[in-house]
Amino acid sequence: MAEKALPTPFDPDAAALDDSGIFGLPADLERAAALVIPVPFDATTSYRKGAAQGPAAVLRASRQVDLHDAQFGDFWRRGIAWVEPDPRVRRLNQKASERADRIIAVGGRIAGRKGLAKDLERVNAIGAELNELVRGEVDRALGAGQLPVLLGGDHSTPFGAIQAVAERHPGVGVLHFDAHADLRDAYEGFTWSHASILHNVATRLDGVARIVQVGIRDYGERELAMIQASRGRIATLFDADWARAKLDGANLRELARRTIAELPAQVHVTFDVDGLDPALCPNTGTPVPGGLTWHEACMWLEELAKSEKRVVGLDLNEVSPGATDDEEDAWDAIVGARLLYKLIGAALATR
Ligand SMILES: [Mn+2]
Repeated sequence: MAEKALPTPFDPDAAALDDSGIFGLPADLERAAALVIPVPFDATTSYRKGAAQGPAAVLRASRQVDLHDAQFGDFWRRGIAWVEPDPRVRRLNQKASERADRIIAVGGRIAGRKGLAKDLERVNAIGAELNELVRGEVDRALGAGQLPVLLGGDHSTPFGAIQAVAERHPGVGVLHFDAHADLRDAYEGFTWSHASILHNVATRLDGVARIVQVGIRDYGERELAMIQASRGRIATLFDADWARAKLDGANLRELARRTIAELPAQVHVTFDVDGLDPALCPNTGTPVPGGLTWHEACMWLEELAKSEKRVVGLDLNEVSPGATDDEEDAWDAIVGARLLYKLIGAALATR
């Protein structure tokens, strides 16, 4: 369908131009099946900053991705359009980062420090403002029947996207790839912390029926207790269990299939790139050894594409080009762009 979305002549095998859209495709915001919505925000990143530079780096690296995909075919013909980042996001990130840095410097221990309490209040207000902005943008895409693809930023950025998806599709499930459970209650005091995204989804979004987590290998006692007390609403496939299955020669594809089957019919995929082996994302903010190999991640997406589920929303976050953001050292962005392409391919295959 929708080959009409592309102006002719467009040669998918030609080198992409520097000013072309994502994956070198012409941007047709009205007719594209998928809209990539960049959110360059990483104010609450607690360890290594850089995810705010992710979208621009992924955009550059995306122009090197060959459009024909061995797994998902020529889905690019349905149109993938890059939405220019809302200039308010960068301003919010600057304002929030200045204040958040002072709080992160003391590990969130702000008791008895009036100035820091004010900073925290302001950072939380900015987070709420960002969520509202993202919610609005994603809701517009959903209203137009397009697949919203949020590109972070840190893992706080998709909250508004998942909120919009849950409002339009109550009963939706969230498929969550990550090294971390992200179930912390207001990490370092930040209500909208990257480490609290799934806590916020679970406790604030009634429209989300179930969360299925994959790749998890870093979590606290209270996060584990929250999973155990959730009566299956949060179902976690720990990385240790995945690794054990692999080492024991179990059928990984079958394990992925069974895990995906636990999701409701409609699914939002939230993919923190650190769910992958950190060799694939060395500059991400909080890398942890272990994780999915490239081909394992592709297999998960293939099983999702083949399932009866329908992907209604998508985000990729925590891709960071590192402190230098040097094009000579674009490995994180290269992997991020290719993962983004696979995610969109899998999602469109379900629609
Ligand atoms: Mn995360």
